[in-house]
Amino acid sequence: MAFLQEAPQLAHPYRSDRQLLSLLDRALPAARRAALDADLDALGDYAVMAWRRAGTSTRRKPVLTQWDAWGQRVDRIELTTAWQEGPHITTRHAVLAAGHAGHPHARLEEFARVYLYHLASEFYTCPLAMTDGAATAIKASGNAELIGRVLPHFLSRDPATFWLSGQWMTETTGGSDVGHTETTARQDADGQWRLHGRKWFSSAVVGEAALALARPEGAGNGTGALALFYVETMDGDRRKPELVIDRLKDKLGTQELPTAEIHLDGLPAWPLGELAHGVRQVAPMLNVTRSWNAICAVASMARAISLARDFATRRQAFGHPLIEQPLHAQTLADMQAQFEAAFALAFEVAYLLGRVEQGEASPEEASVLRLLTPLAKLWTGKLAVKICSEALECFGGAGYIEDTGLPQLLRDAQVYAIWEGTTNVLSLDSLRALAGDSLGALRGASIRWLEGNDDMHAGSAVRQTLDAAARWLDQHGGERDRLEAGARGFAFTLARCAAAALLARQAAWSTRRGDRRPAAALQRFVGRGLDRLVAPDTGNTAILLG
Ligand code: MFK
Repeated sequence: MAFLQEAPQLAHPYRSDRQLLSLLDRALPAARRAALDADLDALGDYAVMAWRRAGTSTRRKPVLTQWDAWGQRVDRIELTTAWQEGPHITTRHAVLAAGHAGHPHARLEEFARVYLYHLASEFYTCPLAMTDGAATAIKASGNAELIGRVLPHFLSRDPATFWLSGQWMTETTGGSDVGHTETTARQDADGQWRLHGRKWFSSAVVGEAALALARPEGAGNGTGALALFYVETMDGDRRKPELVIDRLKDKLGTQELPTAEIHLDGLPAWPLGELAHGVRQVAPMLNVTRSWNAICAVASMARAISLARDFATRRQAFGHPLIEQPLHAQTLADMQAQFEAAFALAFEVAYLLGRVEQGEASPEEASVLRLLTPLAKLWTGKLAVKICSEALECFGGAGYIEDTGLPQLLRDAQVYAIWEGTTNVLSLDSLRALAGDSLGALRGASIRWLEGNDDMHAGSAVRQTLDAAARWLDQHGGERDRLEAGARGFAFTLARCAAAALLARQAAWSTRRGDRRPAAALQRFVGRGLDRLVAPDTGNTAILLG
C-alpha cells in the first residue's frame, strides 16, 4: 500500500485554546466565568462538527431563483446548511443577546461566543455583526418606538422570533466615500418615507430588516445631508415587492454568504432620528461591526495555526516530524506570537466596549476604545491574511488543494481587510479618533497594562515606540497630505504597541500561574520590532506614480 498522509485534526476550539481560557479566567468574575462555560463548550463542539461535516460533504453556495415557473418574481435564496442552522445556534447560545445583557462583561462574553462560532457559521456572523450593530445604533438613537419594536427580535433567544438586520450603505459610487450616496428618500402623500435607489453590496439580504443611508429629497450634497433609515424587508413570509434582488455577487471568498445587489423601489422606511447626519448616527454600528471584524480575524488566525500545528506533528520530512524541524518550528512560533498579540488587542476592544456601554468606563478608557477599534480592525485584518497564507504554506502542496478546506481560510481572510472599511480608510479613521488626547490616553493605558510584567525590554520598547509615534505626529501633523500618507505606518505602530502592552498584562498574570507561553509570545513579538513609522515622502511617491 502506498503511503497515505494523515489529515490534520481540528483540536476543540474552546477546550484547547489557551489564550481564550486564560483571558476569560483573568478577566471575568468567577460566577460569570462558570455560567459561560456550557455555551462556549457547545459552540466548540459545533465547530468541530462543522469542520468534519465540511470534510465529508460537497461544498455548496447559496442559489438565487428570481422567477418561478409561472413568471412570478420570487427572489428566493436557498441557503447552505450552516446558514439554515444559524438562527437556532445564535438564539440557543445567546450570541447576540449576551452582548446586550446589561453588565460590563456582556461584550466580552458575547465576543467569546463569536470567536468560537465564526468559522463554523460560514460567515453567518456577517449579518449577525450587522444585526448587533443595528441594535446598538437604534439604542443610541433613543427612538423609543423603534427600540420597542425591533430589539426583542434582534436580541431574541427564540429562532421563531429572531430577525437579522442588514447595513445598506455601499453604492456603485463607492464603499468608502458614502457621501456620494444616490439613494433618495421621498415622503408620500400619507407622510410615509420610501427609499428609491440601488445598493451594491447587501450582505444579509435574507434578513428581515436593515439600516440604510439615503438622501432625503431636496437635501443638499455630501455626507452631512444623508439620513439614516430603518426598513423592513418582509410582508409575512413574502419579501416586499419594493425590494428587488438583482443578483448575488460572485466573490473571491465568503462564498456561503449571499451578498446581493438590490434595487429599492419605494421601500417603506422610517428615520432613526433627525433627517441629516446619517453617518454620525450609523457610527455606533460601524464601530460594533469593526469589533466583530477584529474578533473574526483572530478566529481565522487561531484556526489556521491550530491546523498547521497539528499537521506538523503528523507530517514527516527528512526523517523527522515537521514540528522538530528547526525552521518549521520557528515559523510556527512566529505565527503563534503574532496571533497572541492580535488576540489580546481584539479582546481588549470587546472588554472596553462593554465597560463604555454600561457607563462603567473612565473618559480615558472611552478614548482608548475609540482609537483601538479602528487599530484592531485594520491590523488584525491584514495579519489574518498573512497568517492564513503562511499556514497554507505549512502544508506544502496540500495547502493549495481545495478539498483540504485550507484555501478557503485564505480566501475568506482577505475580506477582513476590505469590508467595514479598508486598511487605508481605517488608518484615516484612527487619525479622526486622535481628536482630544487619545494618544496620551493610550500611553497612560499602556503603562498600566505593562505594570507587573518583568520583561524590561518589552516595557521600554513600548514606551519608546509610543514616544516615537508622538514625535512623528508632532512632526507631520501640521501638513494633512503628509499626515495621511504616513497614516498606515502610524496606525500599525500604535496597534503593535497596544497589543504588546496588553500581551504583557496577560503574560504577567499567566506567568504567576505557571504558564510561560504569553511571556514567550511577548518576547518574540516585541523582538520583531514595534515601530512601523514611515517618512511620508510625497515627492518620491509622485515620481513613482508619474
Ligand atoms: C464577520 C465579521 C463581521 C463584519 C461585518 C461585515 C459587514 C460587511 C458589509 C460592509 O462592508 S458595509 C460597508 C462598510 N462601509 C464602511 O465601513 C464605510 C467606509 N467609510 C468610512 O468609514 C468613512 O470614514 C465614513 C463613511 C464613515 C465617513 O466618511 P466621511 O463622508 O468623510 O464623513 P465624516 O464627515 O468624516 O464623518 C461624518 C460624521 O461621522 C462625523 O461626525 P460629525 O458629524 O459629528 O462631525 C465623524 O466624526 C463621524 N464618524 C465617522 N466615523 C466614525 C465617526 N464617529 C465615530 N466613530 C467612527 N468610526
